[in-house]
Amino acid sequence: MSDTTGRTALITGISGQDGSYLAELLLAKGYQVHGIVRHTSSLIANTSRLDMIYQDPHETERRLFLHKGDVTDAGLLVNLIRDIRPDEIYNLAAQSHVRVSFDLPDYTANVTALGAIRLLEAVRASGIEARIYQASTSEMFGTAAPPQHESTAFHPRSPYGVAKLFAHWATVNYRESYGMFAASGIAFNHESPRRGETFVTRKITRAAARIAAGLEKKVYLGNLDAVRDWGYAPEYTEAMWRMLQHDEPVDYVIATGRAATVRDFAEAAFAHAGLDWRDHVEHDDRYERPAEVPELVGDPAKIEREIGWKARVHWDELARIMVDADRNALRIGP
Ligand code: NAP
Ligand code: G4F
Repeated sequence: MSDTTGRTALITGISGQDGSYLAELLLAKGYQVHGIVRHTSSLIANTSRLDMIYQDPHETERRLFLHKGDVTDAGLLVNLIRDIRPDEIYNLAAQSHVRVSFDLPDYTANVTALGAIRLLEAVRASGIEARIYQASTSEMFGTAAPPQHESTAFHPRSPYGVAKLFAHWATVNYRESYGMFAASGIAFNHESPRRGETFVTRKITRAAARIAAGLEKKVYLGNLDAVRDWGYAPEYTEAMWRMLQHDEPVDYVIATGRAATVRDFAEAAFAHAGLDWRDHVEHDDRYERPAEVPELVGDPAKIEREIGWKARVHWDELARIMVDADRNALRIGP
């Protein structure tokens, strides 16, 4: 791989699970890293995942820069890109919760779909030759039969999936129309101890830890039959970076190729905490979706072959990693 020291990257969604791991990776490679962070009424609320790498703005040698902004603000994006002149841009910003997208479809489309095209247009307007990574998703496949690969037909099943499909095709279209180096990573579910607490894996591992500590007795879940191909988030951010180091802008499925049901994940997580999941998991209709994506299992052959990226952590080890982290956090306290 080429020398990356002195390169500049811009990450939208830097405060999220993937954004925080990607920022760490790029800083370790010598990049100057800029991230867009949303305005909140509280100073620290949405930057807790960046605590480990935060640098005081008064430090002269710092390489991490956080900019207040939002992907719903087109002018901000143009100005920021003109000022920073990034070599690489990672568009990770999204309203990324599938269930929430049914309640907030308009908002989800504005951020997740239009945010992407605003960013592409901002790069075009600035005249800068930045390489762009778009965070596409297996949710775009919806009901398509597994294993899903780059040529599988899309059939999204949620406002989020529809919004991401717009962003995906916008990325392809800007590449084909303007010759931009814009590539989509069609990532299957990836998790970590930094996963938001309302996604099912973290909801389960956090509950298992709290129940084992005697703090709670039950956790309420929706569809236990859904099958997901769960991988480990830090490995997926490595794939994103590798895609932008490739000779050509190419779209890739990023997946482990192995999958399990939500029930399997709950069983493994609770067992690792010394518990029987059947004693603690209850059903609640509230967590069912108007339309479900039944089975996502990715075929990562293309990225393994062309980029040399291969998932190492699979869902059962992931469950153990996340339970251990949630149990340790309880020992240390908030
Ligand atoms: P995440 O934890 O939900 O992070 C989303 C990020 O987007 C957060 O930093 C969030 O800021 C930011 N954001 C939301 N609305 C924004 C707006 N209007 N303007 C600017 N920033 C905004 O998601 P993730 O798991 O890290 O995923 C990263 C990306 O990959 C997302 O686009 C997601 O849809 C996509 N993806 C994820 C997976 C997965 O399994 N994790 C799989 C496929 C694709 P706050 O911190 O302020 O909320
Ligand atoms: O953890 P989830 O909410 O993830 P989902 O819907 O697969 O979406 C995640 O992965 C996508 C990639 O395919 C990303 F694009 C997206 O941004 C997000 O990161 O739900 C996983 C499965 C679903 O089938 C859901 O119906 O778990 C089922 N589930 C069962 N009970 C539940 C629950 N999901 C949640 N969030 N909460 C439950 O109580």
